[in-house]
Amino acid sequence: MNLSKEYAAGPIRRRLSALGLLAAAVMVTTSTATATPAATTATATSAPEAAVRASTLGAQAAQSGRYFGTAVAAGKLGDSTYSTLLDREFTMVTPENEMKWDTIERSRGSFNFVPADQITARAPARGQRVRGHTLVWHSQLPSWVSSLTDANTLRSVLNNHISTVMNHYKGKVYAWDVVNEAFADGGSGAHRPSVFQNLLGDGFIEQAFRTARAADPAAKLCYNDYSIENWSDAKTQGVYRMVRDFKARGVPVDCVGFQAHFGAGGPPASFQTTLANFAALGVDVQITELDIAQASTTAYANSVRACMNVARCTGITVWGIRDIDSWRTGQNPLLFDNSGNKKPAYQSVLTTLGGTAVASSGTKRAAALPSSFGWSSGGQLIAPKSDATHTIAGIKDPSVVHHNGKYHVFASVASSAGYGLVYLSFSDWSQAGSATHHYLDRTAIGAGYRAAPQVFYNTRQGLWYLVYQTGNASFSTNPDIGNPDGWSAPRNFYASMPDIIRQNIGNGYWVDMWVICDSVDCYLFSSDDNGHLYRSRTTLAQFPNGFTDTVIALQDSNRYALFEASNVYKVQGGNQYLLLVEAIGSDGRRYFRSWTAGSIAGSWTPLAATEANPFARATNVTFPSGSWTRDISHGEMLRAGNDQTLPIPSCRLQYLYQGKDPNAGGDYNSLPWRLGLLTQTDSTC
Ligand code: 9MR
Repeated sequence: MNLSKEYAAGPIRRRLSALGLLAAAVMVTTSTATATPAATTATATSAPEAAVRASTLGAQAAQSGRYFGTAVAAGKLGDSTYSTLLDREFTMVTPENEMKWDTIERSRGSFNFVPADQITARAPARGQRVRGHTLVWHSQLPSWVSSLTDANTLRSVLNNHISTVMNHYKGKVYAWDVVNEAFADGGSGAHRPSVFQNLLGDGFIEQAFRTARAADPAAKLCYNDYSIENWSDAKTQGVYRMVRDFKARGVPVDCVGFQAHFGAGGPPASFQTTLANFAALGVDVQITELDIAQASTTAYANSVRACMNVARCTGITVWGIRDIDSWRTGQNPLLFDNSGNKKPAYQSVLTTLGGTAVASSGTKRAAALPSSFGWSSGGQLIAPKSDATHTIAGIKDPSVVHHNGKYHVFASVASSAGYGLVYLSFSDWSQAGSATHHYLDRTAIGAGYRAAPQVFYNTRQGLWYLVYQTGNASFSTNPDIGNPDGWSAPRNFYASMPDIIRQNIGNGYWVDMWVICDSVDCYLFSSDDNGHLYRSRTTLAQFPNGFTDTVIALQDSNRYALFEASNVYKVQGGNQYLLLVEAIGSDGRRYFRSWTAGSIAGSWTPLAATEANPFARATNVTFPSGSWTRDISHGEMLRAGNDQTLPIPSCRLQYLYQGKDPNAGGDYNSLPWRLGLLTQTDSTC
């Protein structure tokens, strides 16, 4: 977003008038933005299709926004062959036994976190996240629990176990297997008998998930099971019905784990269909305990490909590192031999994670973005809501995530008096217009110039981040996105404006800060309304501190062709990043141009980047319910996940944007911006 006034400090600077601006835009011919040498030196890559091959499982999986994990035994961490492989190859760890009930609460009320802590404590520094396994399971359950006979006692024991364990690991565990293996084998499709089922009935799973959500609202909550990979199996269908019912009734479930302990033939032919069908319910899916008797290259490739071809399959975990680490003695089911050498299956997995393997019949390659776009826009969804102390002219610059069954929208509110931030949440777009507006100047974020928010969840820290402009690039954090009062006071990313920006900004404004991370680094993008897109870098481990190496990531001699409101996303299911930058067209209207790259550091190749072939412009948007805007301006894509990697699907894109009455004019800050939603109409997948 640009500003007509600088609220951060002293002088009031006037912006070009709308007319002057239009004239200037028409006078300068549109040129293609080019990457500067500075932008291309760091990680020069060729076209997105040929992204640099990574040399480890974790790095290769990260190129498509996924993790690659392993089960870890605390007792083996002292074995240097083991820990070297662990830290080199894997970006997610699951304690193999250390978080199970018989270890963690061997006797009632007495908790032993020591073995699991050995695993969780070392993970963050090694760029690894943790899957918590498992809170409620009929097996490895101490006899003091399995011998309970009173339902009320068991209920409180269950709740206490979940709450105490999740509390201890708050912010340290990315996802929990809340309930493990609750369904029976065979043809019944029903729950298996267990002390939980026998005393509490079918409702124990729902109770466990509700208790878990309350204990750590930021953790992903998974149901995990084996032999649910074949779509037509009664057990698969039973779990599917449960998840569908949970989603329909708002029972908090975020993910389903498919253990994937396969025989020598590997996954059933329908595995990808199963993953896709569960994902379509609105949950992430993950392969959580992969091992395959004799580890054939084909069986492993087929397993990995099934995940790669499903956008919401967010990661794969193998159940151990070397064959000697496996619970399947003598079956050699893993990716490393007893000495820690890579087996042929390792290469096959690495290749398939890169998406280069030829798909077998019946499976589909991960889709890349098309090179032209068409959209349909709904009507005005969200309008400003003034209250006793806020008189608002426009609502702008939305940032949106979907979490716990709700959309959470942050936006700028503008008026002749300046800029502030607002938050609203709703479960359905049809309710967006009636949602309550919470003005964040009433929180620790405080009053004064705050604008252009971007929200995401930092999985390493277990915190939501809100990034925004204040004259500097600033941020606040909050453990609970649903609590508008939970935001911390603003802090700045930079001590002051980086030199390269000061040298290039001319009479522009420093605006629209945007953070995105890969598995190693975080990047901060910003614009100057003067034809430059800047990029700084820090490590994921250091974030939010240490932003440095600011370079010009993209520039254009026509400042209006590369104006502001940049977005960078990871496209799921491939090796593509998408960059959007807002431009002002020759008609004076706002629109978006797009580029792709194989890494966040570029270089950026034009995708749909011209006025004639724009990413999103009034000319490639239809308005079935009335053409209420000619500007397609500052907004955000609906993401496929909320974490710092900013994943988006590769098809059926949706973009929340700001538009306004085409006839409105006058003071820029008083323009009547409203929010609307674009849905891609020309998806090929
Ligand atoms: O790998 C685990 C092994 O060391 C334990 O002895 C066993 C006890 O039941 O559990 C193994 O892990 C299981 C996981 O927790 C749940 N799914 C099946 C796994 C293999 O049995």
